[in-house]
Amino acid sequence: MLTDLAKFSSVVLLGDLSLPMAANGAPRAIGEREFLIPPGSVTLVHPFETTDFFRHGWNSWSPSGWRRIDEAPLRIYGSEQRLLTADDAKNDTPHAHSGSAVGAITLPDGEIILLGALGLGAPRVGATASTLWGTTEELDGEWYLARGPEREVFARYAELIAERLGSRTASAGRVWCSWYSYYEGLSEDLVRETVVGLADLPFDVVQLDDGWERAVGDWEANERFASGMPATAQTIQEAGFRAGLWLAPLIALPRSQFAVERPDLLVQSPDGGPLVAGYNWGGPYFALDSTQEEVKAHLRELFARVVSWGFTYLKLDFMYAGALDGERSAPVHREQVYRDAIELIRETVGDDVYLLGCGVPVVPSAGAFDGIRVGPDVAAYWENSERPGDPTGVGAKNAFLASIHRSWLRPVYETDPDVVYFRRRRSLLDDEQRQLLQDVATILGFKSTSDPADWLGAAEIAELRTWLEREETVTQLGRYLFQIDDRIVDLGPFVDYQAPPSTVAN
Ligand code: 9PG
Repeated sequence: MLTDLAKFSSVVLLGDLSLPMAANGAPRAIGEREFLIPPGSVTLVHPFETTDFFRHGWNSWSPSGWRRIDEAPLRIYGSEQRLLTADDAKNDTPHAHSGSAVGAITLPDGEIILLGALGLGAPRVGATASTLWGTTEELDGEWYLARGPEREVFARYAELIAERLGSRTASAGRVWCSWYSYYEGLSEDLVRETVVGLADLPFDVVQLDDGWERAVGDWEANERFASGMPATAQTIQEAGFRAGLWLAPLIALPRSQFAVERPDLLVQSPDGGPLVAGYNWGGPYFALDSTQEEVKAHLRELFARVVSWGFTYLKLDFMYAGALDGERSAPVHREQVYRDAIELIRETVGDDVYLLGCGVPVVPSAGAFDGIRVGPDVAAYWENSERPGDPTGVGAKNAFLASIHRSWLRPVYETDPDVVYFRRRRSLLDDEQRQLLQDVATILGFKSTSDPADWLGAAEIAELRTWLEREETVTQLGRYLFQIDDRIVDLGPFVDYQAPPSTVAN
């Protein structure tokens, strides 16, 4: 944690409230109830005691939402491995409410006070019954502090992120993704059959997910894509779609050729050997040290190659691994290292390739990604009862809960709440739950599915087509209340977080 410079104490006036504040310098008013505060630690003293706190997760999969300050904090309980993979483990506070980059508290009059970072340096915002506080690992951008109506204040914060870190406005269109039907069983034959089925549906992109590569880390076609990736891209294009591909370019599995042959290109652990960057595919994986020239050259070569194959929509996954603390060749802060890496990728692919970030640090991704995933993975069931206490567990409910608290990011990039299910076959979702996923995707403005056409009945195909074709007008009326065309959609009754079971350890 940062050692502070000289402390500056003052009182900030937020309308009829005057709150004592300690920071690294004087707040600068930029609006009636809006301030910029110098980088570093900030503590504001508030009088509200049992307020609600908005917690924002570090990466795409991390939990975001509101919690009462006298409830258990919203975080991942019970698994160090899950915490490392799906949140900012380094700055986790097991017994206190805190989140990444931005936080807010509610006032008795229904307005909020928001404190949000406008830079990198792993900013953290938390609250207690008497304070709203911010810290950073590294001095970078200023803080934005504001009081006002919730949606107005979040909108202004998003606007400032876009101003300071950048924003992009490309649209993915309607996306079909292979993951939630075929998982790793993908093959070129399945792709061929799938695009035939999708051919007269109004999709723009057909995106192949995990399952095409030799190994995570070795980005060449495996034996199920014997004709090679250019041929598969062509199959997709000839059916009338933009070809999309999944990669996790900043990680490598221990058994990959990359990790076996060049362990020196991996981020190192202070304990010696490559740093474990997270767990998936049945074990740990490592992170590439993107501060090394050879890694930069590898990334340039990889992305030039993938684009030359014919893929112009890339889902880049597990990207947070490039922003973990660890030993690298240059003493650059981890979030800056990450940003340099994604800027290098953007430079290589150019502006016309759509980059969808997944497992990305959310705020540091502004300006380089066209869209980002804003919640954990959906599944064809609602609750994940295997993982109580883990709001990042795979399941439709967890994906819905996280995504709906990130719709305010829409001015920065497209916000992807993950796919919607139209199939009733091979699914435990009921009609109400399927409708809810559709509505959330409509509200977030990103429509994707994963159902192969031959898993759908005629009525489901019709329903899918109607949804894909519709351009709805969405108006937000309240935190969880929306109007979609002439329909009022109240998500409120579904926002029922379960308190972590007391049997779950930290
Ligand atoms: C492919 C999948 C799909 C999916 C991605 C991602 O926290 N986790 O451990 C975790 C593991 C996997 C995961 C998400 C989170 O899935 O979100 O859409 O592309 O990879 O392997």
